Amino acid sequence: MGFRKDFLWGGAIAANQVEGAWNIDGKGLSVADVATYKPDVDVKDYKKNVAVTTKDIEEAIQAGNDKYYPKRRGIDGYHHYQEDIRLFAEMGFKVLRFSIAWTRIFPNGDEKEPNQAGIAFYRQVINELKKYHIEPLVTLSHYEMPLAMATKYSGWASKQAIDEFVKFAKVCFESFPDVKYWLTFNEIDSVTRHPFTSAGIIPDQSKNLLQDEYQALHNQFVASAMVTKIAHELIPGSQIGCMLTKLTTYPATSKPDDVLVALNKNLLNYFPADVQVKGAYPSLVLDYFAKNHIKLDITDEEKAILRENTVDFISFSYYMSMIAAGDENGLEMTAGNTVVGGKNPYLETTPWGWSIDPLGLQISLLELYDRYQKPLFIVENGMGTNDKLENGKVHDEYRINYFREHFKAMRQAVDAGVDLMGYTSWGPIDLVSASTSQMSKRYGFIYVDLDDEGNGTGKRYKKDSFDWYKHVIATNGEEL
Ligand code: BGP
Repeated sequence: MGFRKDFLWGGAIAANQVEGAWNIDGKGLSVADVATYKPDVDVKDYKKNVAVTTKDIEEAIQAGNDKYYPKRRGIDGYHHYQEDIRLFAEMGFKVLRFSIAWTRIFPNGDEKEPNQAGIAFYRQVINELKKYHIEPLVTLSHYEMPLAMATKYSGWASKQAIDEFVKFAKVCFESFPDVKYWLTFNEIDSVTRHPFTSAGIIPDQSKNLLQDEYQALHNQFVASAMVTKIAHELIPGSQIGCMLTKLTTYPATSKPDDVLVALNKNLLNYFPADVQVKGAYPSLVLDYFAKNHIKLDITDEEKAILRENTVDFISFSYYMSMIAAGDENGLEMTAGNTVVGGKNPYLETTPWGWSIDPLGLQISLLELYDRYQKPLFIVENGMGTNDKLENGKVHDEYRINYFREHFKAMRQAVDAGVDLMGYTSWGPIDLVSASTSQMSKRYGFIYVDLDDEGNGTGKRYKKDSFDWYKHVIATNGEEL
């Protein structure tokens, strides 16, 4: 059967990891702009890498430069977007997923009028994409909340964030009615893993973190449903998706205890999709809330909004699978950047501790499609690892192998009947890592000559995988 004729092959980036230009043309500070690079922290120690305190934020505000804040400089995509899009077009991209930085449009979130320079920038980016017939797939919120909203009212833990976000999204829909595909929140479930970057919650200011995290998640669900409605009204034919981190968890053994623990982890991982696709909280999650003394402020009006405005498709990131056991002490633990779990003895890991599991992608696609019967879109996947630039070349056979195996798995799922709309690899051009703020964790088909400290020419080089992916796209995934 093979991939759809109109399959959307491409890549995915986010403003805060690419653009740089953190204080140019009226942009305000976002939560990403205060994330520091911590050279002394083990790259696998996720918790320490993403920890942000009130003191860190104060220091960051005073810093006024980008020295320890690599996301402030990104790969200077703000000034290189034409060159970068030309390279994506050369690979034959049908789609580019990128985010609109909220702080370019509303620098502090709560201004009455949008910043016209921010709108003008994204207009140019979209025009450039259209020139090459590349569909924009826009993420409205990708770890980029205005910092002022985090410091003023605890970000998404407050319902005020809903109004400000709706205002921002409306400006985006009105300014870019030629964009058909939109995602509301990147990895919406990540609020409980990194509350600051995901939702603007400053942990040392929260009296009840778990409660705040789930309230923030709820507020995002409501905002997502509201803007889905507005997009449908303002842009007829638009398609709005939710975006999840797909964390497929296997039981460590066939012991029923292990199976039960793994099942519960999977159900918790599904719940944001349940709310956004089915329009209601699943009863099992309500039970989890009760057991953990989480009391959410959910109004009847909000329940109706969720029920009436479900998403058109489901998008997700897939990097790794997990294992779980009833007695986790019996496991050799491993730490990925986004999660910590048992080490699967059957799988290799990247130097950053992320398991490499192509079959896990096939399993995820089959599970998601069986559960929701909605079109699926893989909007992040890839191998973050070290690359070596030698004489202008990067021989990244390991990356090609990684993608080949994942594409085979996708193909198997598609042949089994899964409706897959498209695939955007994460970081088609090297960019700053979300979790560790490193440049050396590279995902791209295009190498960018910058190191963790920001030294380098910033020049772009095609890796071996560039031509390989180009051929995959040209043959619509027939020749891998
Ligand atoms: C996802 C984020 C991306 C991206 C990716 C890889 O969680 O949505 O922004 O960065 O993970 O993670 P990292 O950059 O930490 O390797």
